[in-house]
Amino acid sequence: MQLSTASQIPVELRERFATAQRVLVLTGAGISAESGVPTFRGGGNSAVWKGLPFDVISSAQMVKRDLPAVWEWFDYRRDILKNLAPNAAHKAIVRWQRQSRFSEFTLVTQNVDGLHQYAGSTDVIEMHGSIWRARCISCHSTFEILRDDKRQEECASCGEHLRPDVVLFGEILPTGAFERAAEAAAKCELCIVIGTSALVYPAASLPEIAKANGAFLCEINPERTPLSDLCDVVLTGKAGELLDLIEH
Ligand code: BV8
Repeated sequence: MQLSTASQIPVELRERFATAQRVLVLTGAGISAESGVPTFRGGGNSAVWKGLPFDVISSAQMVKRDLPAVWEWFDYRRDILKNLAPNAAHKAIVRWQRQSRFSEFTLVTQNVDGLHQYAGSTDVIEMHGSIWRARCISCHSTFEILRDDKRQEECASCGEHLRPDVVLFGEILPTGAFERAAEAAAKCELCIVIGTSALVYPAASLPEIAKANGAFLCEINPERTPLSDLCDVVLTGKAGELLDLIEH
């Protein structure tokens, strides 16, 4: 059922959103789709780079095998991203975070595009790092990559090579990121999952943790996912159109 007016938002979701104090929001590539950021598993050939599936070019092995190719892939994505802006969905979450009625509002993203922060969200748990940061492969120092700057090639601290400060397939998540997110998931009363195919772990386990601990689980996605059957409410549609309807 495609929703187009606030009256079509299930009453229970509206009530939960109006009364919950501890809320966790998990986002994936779909929340940035309406900003023009290609998703990984959506239509088109966004998931392939020069014949390599994205989970091959975005993998730990590839960094060892061909770091310049990995940089070429991330440079290409930053070049697209630097001209894109947050959409209504990112902005709705900024408004949610600023509502004083939530005693604990946790935003966890799988995205590396920085659009939540660009929109004004703070204290974002970036499970997979950021495309706007580079990390030294030797001393692990990190360096911001500014939108219009040419990224530096070597580590300013030790001179070694840099790599994207992004969690690639086969790599462990930033220390503490998953633990902090999982703790919030176990405590939240309302878990809203937006724009993720729910295939990538351990991020995809967060809604499962929330549900197992009694949270009301809502998914917002134009398509069904492996998570849909676990949800109390599934809003079928685009995040940029639906998030505003929940709060009004
Ligand atoms: C790890 C950064 C362990 C790179 C990414 C079980 C347990 C643990 C691990 C595994 C496991 N099973 C398999 C694994 C390994 C692997 C994994 O999960 N593989 C999957 C594919 C089977 N996991 C890992 O490797 C993780 N590491 O577990 O380490 C470990 C322990 C010890 C030692 C070593 C390792 C690391 C995973 C992180 C990988 N990095 N990103 C980069 O960006 O290039 S993941 C990548 O996929 C992106 O970050 C992306 O965000 C993420 C998930 O995808 P989605 O965000 O869901 O995006 P997708 O395109 O799939 O879906 C978009 C959705 O939006 C769709 O549903 C679509 O319908 C919807 N949509 C479209 N338009 C809209 C919309 N929704 C709303 N509105 C719209 N307008």
